[in-house]
Amino acid sequence: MLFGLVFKTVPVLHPGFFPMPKTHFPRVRRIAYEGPKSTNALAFRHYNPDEVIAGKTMREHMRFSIAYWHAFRGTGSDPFGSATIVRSWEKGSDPVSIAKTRMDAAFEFFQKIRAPFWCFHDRDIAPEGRSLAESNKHLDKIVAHAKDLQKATGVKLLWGTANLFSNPRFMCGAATNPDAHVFAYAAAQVKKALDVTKQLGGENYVFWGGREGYETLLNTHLKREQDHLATFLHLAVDYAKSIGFKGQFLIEPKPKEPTKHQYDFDVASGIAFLRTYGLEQHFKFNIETNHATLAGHTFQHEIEVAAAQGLLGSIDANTGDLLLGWDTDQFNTDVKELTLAMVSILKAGGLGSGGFNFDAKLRRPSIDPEDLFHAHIGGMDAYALAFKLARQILAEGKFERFVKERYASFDSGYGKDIEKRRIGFRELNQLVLKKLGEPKPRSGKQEYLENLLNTYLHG
Ligand code: XUL
Ligand code: CO
Repeated sequence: MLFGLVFKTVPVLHPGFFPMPKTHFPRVRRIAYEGPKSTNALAFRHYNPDEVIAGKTMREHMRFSIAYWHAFRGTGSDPFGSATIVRSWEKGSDPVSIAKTRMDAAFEFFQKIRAPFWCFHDRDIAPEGRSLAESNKHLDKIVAHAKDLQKATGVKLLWGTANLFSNPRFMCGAATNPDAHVFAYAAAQVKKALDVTKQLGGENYVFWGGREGYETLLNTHLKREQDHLATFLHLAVDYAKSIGFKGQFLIEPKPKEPTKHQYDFDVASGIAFLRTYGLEQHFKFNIETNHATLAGHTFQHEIEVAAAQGLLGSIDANTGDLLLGWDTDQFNTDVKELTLAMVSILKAGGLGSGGFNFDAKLRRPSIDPEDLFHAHIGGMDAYALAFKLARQILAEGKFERFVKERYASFDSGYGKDIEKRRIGFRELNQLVLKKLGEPKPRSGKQEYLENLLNTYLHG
């Protein structure tokens, strides 16, 4: 009995858990799953990492990831004011040792929030030096530290990427810069980013367009810039092959911001770009909710367009503010939007080596370390609930049956002949004139379907 009691008080730890020497979040314990009725704000209500569904744990289904740049480099600063978020570990004069302590705090957070993955840009984790060689040296030191922390905690790298947009040298783009010198510098930086992503076992590598776009055609050769971008991506593929990096390459479309016209506008234009330049077998898409809405699409639309071509790779999980025209990178708690997205993701067979990366930041006044937990708990719970609702929707199959029936005229007869391209305009003309006559309109039943969707969301 006593043994039983003692045993119950021992926390169940993730395999490979190794206690951190010093706690950076003393007021927060490892977040536990307490079920939908829990009123504990620092507990999961829907995300139970150990719950097994269809032979896999929720941890494996969701593959949640923390974005280093927001969670550990975000300061709340905006164009109107300086940092509001000041963390206790951001102290000292040596930027490399601050970077190490920051990373200790980050891995403590990853463990406490129970995220199995993280993502980073090279310059998020290590300070930029006075030369590329010095930057690489800093990066090596921090990557060695990250490797130790990954080993000690079991947290893995979902993807790495290079920051090719913050430094002034990239003000006119990186791969699309009019100066070949900048192209070369960007190539050298991505080479190193690929090396370290491989070293850390990264499962993917992301290219977000950064400043790959333009402000005015008065100074821009659009076609040459697009050609250069494609060359850059081909060179990255070649280099990855040469070092044996097996991770999936991902393109992350965004229509604007920072440049007025970004070349990777949305998934559809991304597909055209990849196909035009023979890159489609090497890349998939990392779809970001806020980027989708900036492009005038829904999140679900972008997922469906990628999935239709077998190019759905990963998700940058966030949301925008529909009243604002820029990338606000907020945590998404809209269960309806996420359920629809999840239906499309599950129908597509999931994300493979991808995951749900919280590319989302705290609002400027959310300055407490606990806010980082509330934010991620909200996002993780909303996604987990959406996952479960989507599974229920698909298991019952009501929408799928409706859609199947709506297109049934293409399943046989002349409809099937159209799909198989066995019939031409002449035959169709004869059919209409001699046999079919006027089509009978059928309701699309949108309102009926919206109400049906609400029965899953609200009972
Ligand atoms: C920018 C954005 C990036 C990428 C990685 O809007 O989403 O953080 O996800 O470079
Ligand atoms: Co992103």
